[in-house]
Amino acid sequence: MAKMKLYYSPGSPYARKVRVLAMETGLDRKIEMVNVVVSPIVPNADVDMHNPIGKIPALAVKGMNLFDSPVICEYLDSQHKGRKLLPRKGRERWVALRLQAMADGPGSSMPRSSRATRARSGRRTSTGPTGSRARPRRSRACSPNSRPRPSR
Ligand SMILES: N[C@@H](CCC(=O)N[C@@H](CS)C(=O)NCC(=O)O)C(=O)O
Repeated sequence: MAKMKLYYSPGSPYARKVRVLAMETGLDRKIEMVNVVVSPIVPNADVDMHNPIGKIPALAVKGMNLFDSPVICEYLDSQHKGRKLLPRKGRERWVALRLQAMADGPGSSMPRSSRATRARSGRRTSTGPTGSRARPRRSRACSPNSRPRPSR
């Protein structure tokens, strides 16, 4: 079977969620990990080829491009015979989906189009301590060097 390809960035919480699921289910051995740089203002042609919205994670599999981490997680969870991380039904399913929504929380911010528009126009999108013109707001959770916060 041809390897699946996952377009990801180490700092992306969405991609991290997919990678954790892949590791927990043993599917990581079947996935080629493609580390990419994405930004709302500088398009990445490679990523755009696999996701018209230009975001990661994106999974190329069997001639199909899957994107949006919940979709990719559901797909991968359907591709192994072990214990399901996203149970198909019952209370366990809703608890798992709720947990997934919580994992997505830190990365969510304003839509790509408005972030890009603000970035291009140079409009301030957040106020820094000096009051100087801030760089376009980007979710810290998505920045390339971010790491998950230690649990309290
Ligand atoms: N709902 C999407 C969100 C993905 C997302 O926002 N990814 C960020 C990286 S953390 C991204 O690709 N940003 C690039 C951009 O906004 O152009 C998912 O769950 O996969």
